[in-house]
Amino acid sequence: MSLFDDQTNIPQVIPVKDGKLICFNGFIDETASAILIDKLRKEIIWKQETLKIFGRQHLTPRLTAWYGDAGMTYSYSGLKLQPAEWTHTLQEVKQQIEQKIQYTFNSVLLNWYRNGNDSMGWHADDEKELGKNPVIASLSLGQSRFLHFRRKDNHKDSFKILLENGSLLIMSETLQHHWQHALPKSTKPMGERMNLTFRTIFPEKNT
Ligand SMILES: O=C(O)CCC(=O)C(=O)O
Repeated sequence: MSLFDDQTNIPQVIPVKDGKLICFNGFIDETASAILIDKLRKEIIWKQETLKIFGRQHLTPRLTAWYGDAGMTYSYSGLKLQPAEWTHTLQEVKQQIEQKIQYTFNSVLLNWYRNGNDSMGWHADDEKELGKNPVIASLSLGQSRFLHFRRKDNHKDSFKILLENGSLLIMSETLQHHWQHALPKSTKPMGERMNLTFRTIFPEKNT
């Protein structure tokens, strides 16, 4: 049986100036999400990378993994990630998302936030190998967490959206030119959350 048998959900357009944000709540249901988390916990080679920020080494406050087609190298925050080979599970998820939004991806960045102490700092997914206007499909599993957005040229212009278990958020058009996003720590007790961001790498832009 597929993890994605019941895809009756309707997209919600999140109003944003400059760029496009669409969310499919309930893209997968709670049972399928729990099965997927369990598979990913076991199958994925999770790492805690070290980032260099202002000359100092920091462990990323979450676990990460990079999977994709051969050659789809991704560089961010001083890291150069070589893709691991697609697992069957990741391929199935990729196919379902591609069918849903009629767009093709060749890689996925996985994030595992083990509890409310794990987080992601402010950034835009604007590396040159993602192309001019990246389309990024972000699947959330487990604990609901807020994703915060702020304009690059005016940090006071900000908003947040709750990413619920099983939701699929699509970021596209000029969003990454104008907005940064972050997933801050939470002081409330939080369960684990996994996030899969499917991306398209253009390796020729990586030179
Ligand atoms: O966990 C999330 O929803 C955010 C992930 C993210 O910002 C990224 O992978 O670039």
